Formats: sequence, C-alpha cells, structure tokens
Amino acid sequence: MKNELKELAVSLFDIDVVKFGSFKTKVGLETPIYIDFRVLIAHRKILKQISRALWKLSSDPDNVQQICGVPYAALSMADVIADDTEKPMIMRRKESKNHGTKKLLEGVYAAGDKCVIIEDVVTSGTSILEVVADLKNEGLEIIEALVIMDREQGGRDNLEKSGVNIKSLFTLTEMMEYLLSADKIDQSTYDKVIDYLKTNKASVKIQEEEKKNTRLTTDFLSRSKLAKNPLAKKIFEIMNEKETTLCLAADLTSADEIIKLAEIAGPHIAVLKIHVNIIDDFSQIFIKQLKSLSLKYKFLIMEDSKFGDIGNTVSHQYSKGVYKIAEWADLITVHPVAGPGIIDGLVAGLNDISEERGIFLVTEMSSKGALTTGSYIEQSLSMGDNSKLVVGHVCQSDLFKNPGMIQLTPGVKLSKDSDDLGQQYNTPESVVNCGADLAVVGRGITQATDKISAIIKYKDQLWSAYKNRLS
Ligand code: S5P
Repeated sequence: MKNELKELAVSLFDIDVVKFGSFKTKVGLETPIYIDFRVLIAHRKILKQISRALWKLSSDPDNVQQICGVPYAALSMADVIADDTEKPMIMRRKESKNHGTKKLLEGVYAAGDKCVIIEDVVTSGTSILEVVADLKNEGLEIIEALVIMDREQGGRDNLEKSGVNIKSLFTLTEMMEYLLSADKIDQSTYDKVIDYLKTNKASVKIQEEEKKNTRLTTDFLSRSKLAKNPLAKKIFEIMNEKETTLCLAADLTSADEIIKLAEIAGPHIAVLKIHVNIIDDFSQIFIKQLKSLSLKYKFLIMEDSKFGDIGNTVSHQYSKGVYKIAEWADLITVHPVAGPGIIDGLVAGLNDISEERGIFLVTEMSSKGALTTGSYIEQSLSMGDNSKLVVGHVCQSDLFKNPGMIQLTPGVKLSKDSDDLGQQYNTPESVVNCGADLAVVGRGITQATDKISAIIKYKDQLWSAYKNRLS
C-alpha cells in the first residue's frame, strides 16, 4: 500500500492537484500549499486509482448500503466507488432547493441504511459533520467517513469527538514525505509546509478554546452570582437547591386540574408554565391557589403569552384585562419581533408592581419550519443583552455565552419524536447537551398515565445530563 500511495501522491502532484507557492485561503490566510481535487474529473485513470485506493480503507465493505459523496470534488470519487461496487449513491446538496420538495438528500434510501461518506479533504471536519447531521436526520446510520487527505488541522479530533470514525489515504505530512522522497519537492518546500502545519495547529487550538461555551460547564450556583436580573438569580438558586431543571408546561384547560398537577409536581420542578388563555374557568381564586403552591414548594410561575405587539399594546396586555398577568406571573415569554420597544412597553406595564419580574425572549422556536433564523436570532440576542428585564432566551441550541442568562428549551420527550402539528421533540440528554438550562416538558408529563413517575423520570434524566455537562 505504501508504494501505491507514493505513486498516487506523485500522480496528484503531476496533475497539479497539489501545488506549492504562496496562496490565500478562503478566509484570507497565507498558505504554502494548495490542494484542489476538482481537477481529477479531467484525469479519469488517476480518479479511478484514487477512488479504488480509498475504498480499500472501508472497514466493512460488504455491509455498506449507501455511498454518500460530498459535493463537489468527492462526487466523482463516490461515483466510481458506487459503480465498482454496484451500491447506490446518495448526495447531500450544498443548499436545499427553495422550491419543490426542499430535499437535502438526493438518492433512493431508507431509514436504517448503513452509509459511508466520501470526502476529498478534511480540515476542521465541519462539512462532514453537517452531512452526518442531515444523514442522521433521515435515519441513516453512518459507518465511517473515508477521506483522501487529512490536513491535520483538527478535523480528525472533531469528528471522533462527535462519534464519527474517519479514515484517510494521506495526512498532509505523509503526502509531503512521499513527494520529498520522490524528489518532487525540495527540503525547503517540505520544511515550509511542515512549519505552516505546526503554527496552524497551534492557532486551531486557540480558536477552539475561544469557541468553547463556558456557560455550559459552569454550575448554577456560580452562575447565580453572575445574573443581572434578580429573578434569573432566583431560578439558578432554585435549580441548585431542588436539583431540578424541569419547567412543567401545565397546558391543561381546567383550573382544578392544573392545581392538582401543581400539587404533585411542586417539589420536583423549578418553574410551572401555563397558557392562561386556554383555561376555561380562569379566576383570581385559581391564581391565589397557584401562588400559594409556588411559595409552599418554591417554584416560579411563568405565563407563556408570547407577547408580540407594539410597546403600548403589550403594556396593557401585561397589566390589564381579565388576567392582569403582571400581578402574578414571575416570568413571561416575549417574541422580539416588534423590536426593543416591546421591552419598554413591558417595563411600563410593571409600573405598579413591586415584586421582581423577568422575561424570556423567544429567540428560536421548536416547531418545524419556524421563521426564527439568521439575523432574527442575532437581533433577539442583542435585545436580551441590552435589557435587565430579560432573564434568558427560549431556544433550541447554545446560541449565547453569557453565564448569567438562562436557556429555556421546549420540545422535550423521552424519545426523539414529533406531533402532527409541527412540534419537534428531542431527548432530555440531547437538549441539555445543546445548552438547555431549564427544559420544558408538557405532554410528556400531562398525558402520562402515572404522572408522578413521569415527572421524576424527566427531572432525574435532566439533572444527570446537567451534571455530566459540567464535567
Ligand atoms: O418554541 C417553543 C416555545 C415554547 S414556549 N416551542 C414550544 O413548544 N413552547 C411551549 O412549550 C409550548 O407552547 C408548550 O406550552 C410547551 C411544549 O409542550 P409539549 O406538550 O410539546 O411538551
């Protein structure tokens, strides 16, 4: 294999797949080596040799059911392999079509199919990880990623950390050694590339450290001291003391049933969330009962109104009307869609209220096709940074780093699932790993036959995932 690889390295050099000089990378950095496997489409013999050598790395060729090529360079290699082995090929688009089926994957496949990913170069590993996520979303099982060149810039580690096995034909260093021993390059070119690799590795390490979100590895008690909003501080303290991150969504339409549920859930939850406008028999007596349970069992009450109007209107919706939400809800949810004026309106609605209050901005929704993407998310995060009333964000992933703010994540069930109306669920462990501090569970509990067991199961799974996340 070594001789074969050396010959292949020389062929790649001869057809200008590997070039030396001074080049600029996509992000404007200087690099002494440039690798472009796209030229292989013009060199059929070498394309076949490379593809076949790559396939020899497969650890379980007979059990592979799908060959997935990553556009563009690796498509032609995946094609050769699929041809040789007569296995079907799938392709993951770079962008989903914005018309028709919006499918990201092209090909014929079924959930459970075992798949191998073919890629030309791995640098940080992000593009392979994106493909892995999309394949997994469709239920495919990934055996491994076969890659021609590992640039030794963190990709292998990142993939392995995410549970993706990777095999490469060459590392950049091996390629350099083959070319040096074949006299294709001189010692100074070799040294330049090896030096470049060393400095690059160091800067990749620094970038990775900077990317780490320490919010996720800091405990609630320490974070309580960093919270700007007194209620955020209180949530951290409650979670720490009661050892629970459970926010129960008591989405029931009878006041009595909510009270009954709060009575059994009280000792195990940090927050009880309601939608006041779905309760058939709302009354101030109900609020009194709920308040007294919240004091008895030490949980906070959240009204999930998702306010979303101009400041003047929300100030009235918050403090007036039948519900007078500002008077009893410790926490509310707010769509940032109207801009910062909505927060000013809510602050105005608190004029006559002396107790502490907090709001969660709905920065990213759990439902399929939600419009909360891109710059909407960015602007919502910045609205949160600029207001003391904001205790955190409702979102699905670790979008922010501020350890004094709280991530509230809905869409939680014991198994990954969805309902018929767009709701998407993830498991307790996966939402916590995606940054959830408080996790919202509704029907997972309200529709369980044995509610107290369900409450304790969610509480325990969430808490142990939080403990694991800390370490
Ligand atoms: O993006 C969101 C935001 C919220 S607050 N997705 C959600 O599901 N919610 C709320 O969380 C929703 O209104 C409901 O009260 C709860 C989820 O309930 P479940 O029964 O689907 O667990």
